[in-house]
Amino acid sequence: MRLIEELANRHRESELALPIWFENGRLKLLDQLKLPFEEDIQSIASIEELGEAIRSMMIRGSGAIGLCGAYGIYLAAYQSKGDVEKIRQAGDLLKSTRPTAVNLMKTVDEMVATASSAQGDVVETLEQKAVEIIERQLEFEYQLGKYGAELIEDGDTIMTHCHSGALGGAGYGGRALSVLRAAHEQGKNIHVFTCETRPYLQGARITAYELKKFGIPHTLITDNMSGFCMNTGKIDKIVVGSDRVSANGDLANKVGTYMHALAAKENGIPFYTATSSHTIDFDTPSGDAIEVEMRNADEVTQIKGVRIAPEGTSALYPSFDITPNKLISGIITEKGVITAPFEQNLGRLNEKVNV
Ligand code: RUB
Repeated sequence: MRLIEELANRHRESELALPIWFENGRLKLLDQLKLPFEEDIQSIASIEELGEAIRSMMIRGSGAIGLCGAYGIYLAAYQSKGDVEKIRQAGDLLKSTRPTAVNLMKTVDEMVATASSAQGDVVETLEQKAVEIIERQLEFEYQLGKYGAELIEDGDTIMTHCHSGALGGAGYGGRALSVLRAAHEQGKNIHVFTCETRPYLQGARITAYELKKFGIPHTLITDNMSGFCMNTGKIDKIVVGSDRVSANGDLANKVGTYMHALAAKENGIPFYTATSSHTIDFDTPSGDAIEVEMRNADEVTQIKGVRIAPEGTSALYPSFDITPNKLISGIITEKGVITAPFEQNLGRLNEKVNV
């Protein structure tokens, strides 16, 4: 059995929820579009199919699409028997699927650079690299979960937005849910408010599914209820994930995050993002330089193919928004919790990590 298959078997025996794995020459992924009603495993036979799965959001979340970079490039190497030109083309295809989450870009670049400089067998070298990336990401989840859980007190109600969880990451809890899962596993009595997250409903469909799986008490709210809940004392803290953090600490995350952060500031509620050093983009100085993905307006005028607005209604779907660093209380990473001044303190993190 290949190293990368052994890894998946080992992970499946632990209490992990895996978004993607390699099996018998194919990639397998849990179709997130069908959650929570169906746990359907899709078989991916080519890099084109993987690109389409990312575009359609069958697999999504910045951590999980980062892993697609590792698995996808490995698949391209395996199928082409290590043809570096084909591997590069596969990298370009994957990077063109979704622009905002930096993990995908970084992971693809890391894999392609490894292929270009491989001394021995390219396929084996990339298999080892992919395993290293997957294990590293999982380790980040355990570590950032531990640091983040220190911020959570017994009895806290924590609000989260979108889905920043195991299936959006490497399987423990992704980013925000690693914090919540670790606090829960430490025996803290917590309650989570999950925003449904229009229009794709990741909060209602996937976060609620995972919170149920992990046994964490939770309440579903629609996105526009967050201000009311904060203002009436129902929420103690907010923890969200991150698709990209710029060098000055501005945060790109699922659209709606910014309005929650504004309401949190007004109501004196700590607002945290859980992330890892891999999601901090030191090449992007501030949030206004981050490309926000614009998705098809049909995704707003329809829910699962059913129209909810009159024929001909125009709609807009920026998939992410930018929360400026002044609204952020702390950035939870695998190295600890970073606070303001962010530019300076994130810079120190950069000196310590090489990812
Ligand atoms: C997912 C999303 C999540 C982030 C952050 O967007 O915005 O909140 O990925 O979570 P989409 P994490 O569903 O459009 O991919 O940091 O855990 O990835």
